[in-house]
Amino acid sequence: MSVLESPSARSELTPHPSDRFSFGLWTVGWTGGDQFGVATRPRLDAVEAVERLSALGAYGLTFHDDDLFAFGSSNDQRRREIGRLTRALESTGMAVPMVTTNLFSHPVFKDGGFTSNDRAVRRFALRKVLRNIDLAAELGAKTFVLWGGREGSEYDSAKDVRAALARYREALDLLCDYVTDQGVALRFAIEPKPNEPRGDILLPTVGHALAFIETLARPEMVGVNPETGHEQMAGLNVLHGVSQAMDRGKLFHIDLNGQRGIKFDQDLVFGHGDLINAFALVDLLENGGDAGGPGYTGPRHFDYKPSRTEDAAGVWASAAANMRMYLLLKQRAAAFRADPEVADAVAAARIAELREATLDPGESYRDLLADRSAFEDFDPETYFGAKGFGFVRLNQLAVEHLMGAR
Ligand code: GLT
Ligand code: MN
Ligand code: MN
Repeated sequence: MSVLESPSARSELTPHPSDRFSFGLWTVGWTGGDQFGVATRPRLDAVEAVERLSALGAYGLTFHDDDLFAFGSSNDQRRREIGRLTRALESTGMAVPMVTTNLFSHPVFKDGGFTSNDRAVRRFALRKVLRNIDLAAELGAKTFVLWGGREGSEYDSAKDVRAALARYREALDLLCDYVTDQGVALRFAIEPKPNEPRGDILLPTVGHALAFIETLARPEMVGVNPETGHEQMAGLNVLHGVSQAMDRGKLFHIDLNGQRGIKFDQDLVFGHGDLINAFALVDLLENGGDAGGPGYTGPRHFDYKPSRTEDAAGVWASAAANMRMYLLLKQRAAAFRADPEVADAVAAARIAELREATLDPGESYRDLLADRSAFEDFDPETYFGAKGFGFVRLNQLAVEHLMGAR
């Protein structure tokens, strides 16, 4: 009997609320309209989304204001939809761990929300976000994502980027003041993306966002929401961005999906893009903590789009596929970590040695300068043709575990 058929493995692969899987309403709710074609599926009701996702084993639903009620809805219309959603959440036990605001669909945001050249639009955008923060607090969300898809430019002559960053900062500082004054336990997570829909988007990568956060008045309230595919669209290794966010305690949330190389934002099922990178990412999230435990304990949020080719059954099959991919990768990562040959290869690759400080405790540059073994007596030539690290052997073991070959 293969590992995948044993009863314990079966339950490991069944999504459970304790896995903390969540989905955006805009993901399963995407009707398939794109730049070149109209919708291929009907609108999905939020109540059905909650019920179906809950039945599949997810624990949370996230949404933009405009996913739940149309832009410009009256207070009565808003309250009606919020009431329907709240009742569905109560009857299923589903949570709303994260809320976000749509500052990109309506024509008013064609040049951005917080960074539009039009000051009136910036003030309107802030009011729209503040209103949605009240809703996030009401629903008990812990994270408020800010994806600035329209904050950017196509033409270098048309945007003063330094001024745009100052306005972005002004907006974030105001939002942090508001949340602090309201006494709500809500943190902000900036979601980077290099381009699309704007030709170039501000804060395009995790690294740019981390540097920007340090310039805020209340940096402790703001982290990042890296999306697998967005870093990969920039040709970057998402593992590096996520690791750097962890290093600064800034991994507040994460968007998992699949992307195949540098092209338009594909939002494929998690693992259906760069599978080897997805394996390493799950290994980091599950086993990359300081003590070898989880490196991240927040929601595993899937931000994918059921492909335009799929019908309603395909929507739910693809939602389930995200969770199954995660659990399979988690299982494969656990097997990888438990394999004695992997432990041997890890030791040969001297992975742990990088965790040792380069200087001894109390040692200064003066001591280093006095240490002849570090330089005068050190022989770099012994590295020529010898002292390999065996990284390829270790990676081969990783890929074999990923393939179920070990
Ligand atoms: C939009 C975007 C996603 C963001 C969403 C949050 S909106 O669908 O493509 O990556 O996470 O605003
Ligand atoms: Mn995306
Ligand atoms: Mn996203």
